[in-house]
Amino acid sequence: MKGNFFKALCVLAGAAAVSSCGPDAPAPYGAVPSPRQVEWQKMETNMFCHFGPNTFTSAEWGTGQEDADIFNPTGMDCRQWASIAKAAGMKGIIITAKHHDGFCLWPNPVSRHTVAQSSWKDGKGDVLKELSDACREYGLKFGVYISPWDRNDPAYGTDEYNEVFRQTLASALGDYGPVFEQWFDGACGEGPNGKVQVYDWDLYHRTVYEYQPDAVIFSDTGPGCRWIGNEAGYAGRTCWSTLDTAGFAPGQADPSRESLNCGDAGGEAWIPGEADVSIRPGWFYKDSENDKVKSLSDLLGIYYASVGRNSLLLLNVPPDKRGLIHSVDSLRLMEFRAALDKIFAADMSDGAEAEATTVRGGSGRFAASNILDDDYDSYWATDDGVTEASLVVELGGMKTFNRIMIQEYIPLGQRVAEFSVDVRDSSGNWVCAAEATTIGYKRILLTDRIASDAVRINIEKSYACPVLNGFGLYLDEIMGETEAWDEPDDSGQVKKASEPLVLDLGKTVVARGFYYTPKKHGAGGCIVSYDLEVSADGETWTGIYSDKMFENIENNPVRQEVRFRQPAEISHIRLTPVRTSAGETYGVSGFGILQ
Ligand code: FUL
Repeated sequence: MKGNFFKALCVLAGAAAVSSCGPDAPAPYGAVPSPRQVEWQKMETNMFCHFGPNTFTSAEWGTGQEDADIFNPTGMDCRQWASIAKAAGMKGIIITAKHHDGFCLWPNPVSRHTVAQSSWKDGKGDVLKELSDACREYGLKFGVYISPWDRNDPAYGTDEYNEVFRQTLASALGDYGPVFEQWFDGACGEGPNGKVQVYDWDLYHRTVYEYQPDAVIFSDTGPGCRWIGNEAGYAGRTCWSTLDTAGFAPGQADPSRESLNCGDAGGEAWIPGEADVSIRPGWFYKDSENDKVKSLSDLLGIYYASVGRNSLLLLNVPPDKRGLIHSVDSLRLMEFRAALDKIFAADMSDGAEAEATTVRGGSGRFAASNILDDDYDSYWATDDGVTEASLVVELGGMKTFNRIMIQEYIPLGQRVAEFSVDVRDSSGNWVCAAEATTIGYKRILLTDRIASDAVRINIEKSYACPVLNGFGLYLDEIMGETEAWDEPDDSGQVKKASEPLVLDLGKTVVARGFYYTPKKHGAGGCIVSYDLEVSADGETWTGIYSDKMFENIENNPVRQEVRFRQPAEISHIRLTPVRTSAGETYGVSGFGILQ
C-alpha cells in the first residue's frame, strides 16, 4: 500500500514536482522482459496436453504413416481437461496441435493428414475449436505446440515446406482466438539418410506475430521463452532469464544444455526458462504407465526446481484414448494442488516488519517494507552503485518454516548473482540458513526446519543495485527437506559403446518385448539406436530389429519399453548399440524382457 500511496502522490503532483518526491526508480539493467513476458512469468504453472495418433499407437514419435482413422477418441471432452486444469491451479493449456507425425488436430487446409481425413466425428471434429472454447469457458489461456519437424508432409525437406508451414501456422493461430504461447519443438529425429529441412525461422516468427501479436514464442532459443535443457522439469540452481543466442537456431545449433538450464549472466536477450515435464514417463498416454504417474513428492520437487528456480512449469497431463484425462492423473493433480495450497496458505512473514541497511535515496518509495506487501510493483532498492546490502525481516515472535521465497522485480532486469539468508538464533546470533546465486522472478530456497524470530537477506553480489519486491516464509510438512534434482545417482553403470548388453535368462521364456533404462538424467549417455537379437540357446541369434531408434530418448532418458510384433520363446537377448548420445559410452540402469 505504501508504494501505491507514494506513486499516487507523485502522479498528483505532476511531472515538474516528481523530483521533489525523491529519487528516480533504478534504470533497467541489461536485457529486460517485455510486458507480455512479465505477464507470462506470473502464470507460473501451465498444463501441457500431448494428444494425437500416438495416443492410440503407444508411440512417442509417430512415423507419419499412421492411418488417420487411428485417431478416434471415443468420448473426448475438452471441458473435462479444462476443469481439471483450472482446479489444479493451472493458468493455461498448451495442446500438441501437430506433433512430429504431422497429424493435425484441426482441419488444416494445407495438409492431407488431419482430423478431417479421419472418420472421427465423420471428419467434422476439431480439437483446437473444442479446447479453445473450453479454455475460454474456464478462464484459462490457450496455447499451441506445432512441430516444425514433419514426418508426413511430402514437401518436408524442400523450400516449399516453409510455405506449407507458414500456412499451417496461419490456420492454427488465426481461427481460435487469443494464443498466449506458441511452442516450437526443436526435435528432429531424421536418421543419417533423413530429410534435411532448412527452417525459415524469420518467416515463422513473423507469421506468429501477424496472427498473435501477444504470443510468447517458445523454442530452444526463444525469442519469448526457452527450453530449460531437460524434460525432467528442473531449472539450474543458477538460473538467469537472459541468454546469448547469436549463432544458434532451434533444431539446428542449440545453446548447450547447461546454458539452457542456467541461462547466461548478462546475456543479450531476455528469454526466460520454461521447464516441461510429463506427469508420466512418456509424453503420450499409455495404459502401461497408469501405475507410473509421478508421486506427490516428485511433483512438489519439480515445482520447487522449476517455479522455485525462476522458471515456468509446463506439466504434461496426456488425455487417454477416450479423449479424457485419466482419473489416476487427475487425482494426483488434485493432491498436488491441495499440497501447494496447504504449504503456501500461511506466510510466516505476515505482520512482519522489514528494515534495510540502505534504501535508495532514503526514500519511503523504495523502503524495505515493500517486499512484504502484496503490490507486485512496489519494491526495495538501493542507490545506484550499491550492490551489497542487507535487509532484516523481524517476524514479531518465533515462527517455524523451511521454505524461503524471494522475488526480484524483473521489469527492471535480473541483477542478483549471489546472496545468502541468515536466521537469528535464541542467543541473538545470525546463523546462515542458505546461500544461493540467482533470484529472478521467484526463488524458493529449501532449508531444514527453522524456528526463528528474524530473517536477514544479504545481497553479496549484484550487477546493479538490487531491486526486490517479494518475500515469504512457509512450512512444507509434506515433502520434507531434500532437493534431490541435481544429486548424482550412482545406480547403474557406464559401458563402452562397442559393448552390447546381453542377458542370459537361464531358461526358456516367452518374451513379449524388452526394456532398457539409461542412468538417471542420461548420465554417461544413452543408446539412441540399436540392433536387437534373441536366441533360444545362446549360440544362434535371430535379429528382431536392426538400427531401430528409441524415440525421444536423448531428451527424455527414461525407461524404454518395446513390444515385439509377436511373442518369442527365448533364453537370451542381446541389445547392441548402433548410435549412442555420448559417442564413446552409454549408461544403463536396467535391461530386461517384458513378459
Ligand atoms: C520433444 C518431443 O520430441 C517430444 O515428443 C515431446 O513433444 C517433448 C515435449 O518435446 O522435443
